[in-house]
Amino acid sequence: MTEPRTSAVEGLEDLFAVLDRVPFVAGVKRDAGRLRRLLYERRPARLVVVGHGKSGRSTLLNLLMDRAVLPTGDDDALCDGDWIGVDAYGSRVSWLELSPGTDAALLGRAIREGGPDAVIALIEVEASDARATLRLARDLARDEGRVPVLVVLAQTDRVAPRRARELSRDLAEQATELGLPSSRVFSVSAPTRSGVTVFADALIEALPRCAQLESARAMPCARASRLRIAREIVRASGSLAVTVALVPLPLSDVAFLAPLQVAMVSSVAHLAGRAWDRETISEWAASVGFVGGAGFGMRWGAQQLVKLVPGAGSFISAGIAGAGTAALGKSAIAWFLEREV
Ligand SMILES: Nc1nc2c(ncn2[C@@H]2O[C@H](COP(=O)(O)OP(=O)(O)OP(=O)(O)O)[C@@H](O)[C@H]2O)c(=O)[nH]1
Ligand SMILES: [Mg+2]
Repeated sequence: MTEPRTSAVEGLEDLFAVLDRVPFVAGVKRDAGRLRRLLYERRPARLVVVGHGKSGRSTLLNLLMDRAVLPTGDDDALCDGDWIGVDAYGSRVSWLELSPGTDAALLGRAIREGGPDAVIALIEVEASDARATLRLARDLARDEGRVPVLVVLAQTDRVAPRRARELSRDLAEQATELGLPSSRVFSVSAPTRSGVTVFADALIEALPRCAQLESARAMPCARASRLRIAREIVRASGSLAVTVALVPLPLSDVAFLAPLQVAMVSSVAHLAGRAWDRETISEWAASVGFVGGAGFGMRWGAQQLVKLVPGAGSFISAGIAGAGTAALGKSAIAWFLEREV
């Protein structure tokens, strides 16, 4: 299931339809495929977290999203075995908490409702038995095909650093013995937030492409992932734009470039957690005039800025194709992502 289209991505539909019919070289097909999965087929990640009750599962999601999106501690526990669709101001994740003791029928139902993109095995430092958690995570991942499993040692602040390192090593050994695909262990502590960024970036990298963009938006600490994905979008958009200049297409350059560039810049803004509205657009466009205007050989006036609104006509003159697209993308990255503190 894909997401409802935003207007910025709508124009891409025609673009992809045309690309499907044109006999392009493999590289272009690859760029188009990448963009399609990242932007057009994007959806929130479906994450399953396996761990004993009160091990810190909901806390982990709150840390990743940098917001109290789920109740923790003595608040009402979330029902084992129910998917929760989290949407916090456009930051979206589907989350399912399971414990090793989850009833098999419930488990089957939950997985039938939506296969996970990744399984997190979460073991709290004072847990007496990690095996049951690791085994369930492994079995879920196996049943679903090649789903990545990430092992987390939680609440590391509750033991001495040395003890945490020992526990992490033990856990890695157990994961290997049980045949888990990766035996890397991520140590995380809520009060200090230590390990959260490293884990968030590893998690996003392990997800299928179609779930990466929404996840990077939802997890503000994953700055490396945001930059990586944004650069990938800009690279792919730039090389597609070059193709437009070289290959005769059953579309005019402007009809092709406009949706591509709007989708590219709006996706970078989206990655940074911004809404693609008039305020965001004007702010960025002003930065282009200031920072990169010379590179484009043009300055945009207020009237031209209005044209940046998705669907409102020509975004940029046809003369600016590949290099212009790449420069626009880089300026969007600089403005929306590299400026973040
Ligand atoms: N010291 C410390 N406490 C933590 C940490 N992570 C979670 N906790 C506490 O552990 C308790 C349980 O955390 P939750 O996130 O609710 O755990 P859960 O696995 O979702 O629990 P239920 O869904 O209610 O079964 C809460 O009181 C948290 O504040 C941590 O890293 N360090
Ligand atoms: Mg919980």
